[in-house]
Amino acid sequence: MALDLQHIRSQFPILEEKVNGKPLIYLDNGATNQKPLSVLKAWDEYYLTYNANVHRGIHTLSQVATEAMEESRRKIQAFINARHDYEVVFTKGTTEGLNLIAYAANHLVSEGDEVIISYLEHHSNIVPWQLLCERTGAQLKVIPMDDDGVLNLDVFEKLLTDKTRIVSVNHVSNALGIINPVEEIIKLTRGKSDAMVVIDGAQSAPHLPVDVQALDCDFYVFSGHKMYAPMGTGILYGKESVLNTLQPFHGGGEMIDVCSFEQTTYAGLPFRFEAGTPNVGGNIALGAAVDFMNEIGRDNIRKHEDELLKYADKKLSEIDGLRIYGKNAARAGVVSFNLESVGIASDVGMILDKMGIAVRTGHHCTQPIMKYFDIAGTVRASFAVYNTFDEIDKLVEAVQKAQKMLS
Ligand code: C6P
Repeated sequence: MALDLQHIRSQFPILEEKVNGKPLIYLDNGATNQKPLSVLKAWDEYYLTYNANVHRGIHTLSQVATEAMEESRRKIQAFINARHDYEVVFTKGTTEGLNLIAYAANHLVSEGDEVIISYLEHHSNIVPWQLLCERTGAQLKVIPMDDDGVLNLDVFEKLLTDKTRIVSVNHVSNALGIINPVEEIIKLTRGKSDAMVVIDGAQSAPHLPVDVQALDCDFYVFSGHKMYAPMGTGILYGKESVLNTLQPFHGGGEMIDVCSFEQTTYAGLPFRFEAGTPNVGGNIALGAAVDFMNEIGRDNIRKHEDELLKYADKKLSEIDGLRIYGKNAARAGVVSFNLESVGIASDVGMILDKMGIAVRTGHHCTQPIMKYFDIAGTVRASFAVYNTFDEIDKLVEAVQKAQKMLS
């Protein structure tokens, strides 16, 4: 079934804006995507009609707000097929989720242990593990990739030992859009070690259906703002049995059972990991974003974005001297490229911006990938459900113009 793109786009008033006098073509969805009216309405309704703190008051507004936020938690539980709603922890984004795990698992990692990540990681899935290794004396190992950006699972299998405590990889690479074989990575891990498997789903949750039980991962973290929800929202899914082995991350209100000067005991899941006042409006609006995606259908979103990606690959490949990184690998939502004759990706990005086209340029917080390809950065176009084939035609025309101007 073809999507009713006109109807979908009508829910994003920002897409009617002009930038530099030209109609906005928003292709920076990997950084953050736009928010539909239903999400903005959920946010507004909370602040206009029932703004109150949650889990704290017996007064009516507090109860209404608490129920709305907990309903949102249940929507997210269904969205990722978690077994229990209390396995869904609200965070402020993927970065916080990954740092939470790395700190809360500190006591489970000792000198000589190993943490495995991949070459394709965002800095958010590198630095927290480096810090953990510095604190504990563990060693960081990296799954290598080939020139297509495909991870070498033979090497990964060899890296896995009885010293491996944590394996943390992304589901989809933000820099190249490559879909990593997380199913296989999890199976191999289970076969050779009792390590915890963490999946960074920042770039998969917006594009691919996610089933954490079928995957059998221990953690799955993602950001709300990349899936049509407000900034400052995110989710940490953790398997109950594994969450229960972690120490608290932040101490404060909400996360205690009994607090005294002598000793404090902690609340059950998920509240043990939700210290302080949460982003109630944002978390409720995240539930509305899940509704938005479900109404369109996640398979339909995926199909449309796949078609956009194939079309963009084909059209961009017709430009002489344009290289797409990771072109031969399975990808979702991203095309990352450079013009050979143009040294600096940001020069292309600036020209596209003058034509109303928003893309991201630079290293995309993945400096190791850039080092691998010996480049400073790429031009990255990343898609959402509201993008059109016509917008891709305009992107291609603009890249051709930039090539002429800069060569
Ligand atoms: N990538 C991009 O333009 P936060 O900032 O916490 O919402 O997400 C961090 C993060 C972690 N992992 C991956 C795979 C990501 O893509 C991101 C965010 C954005 O690619 C901003 S750098």
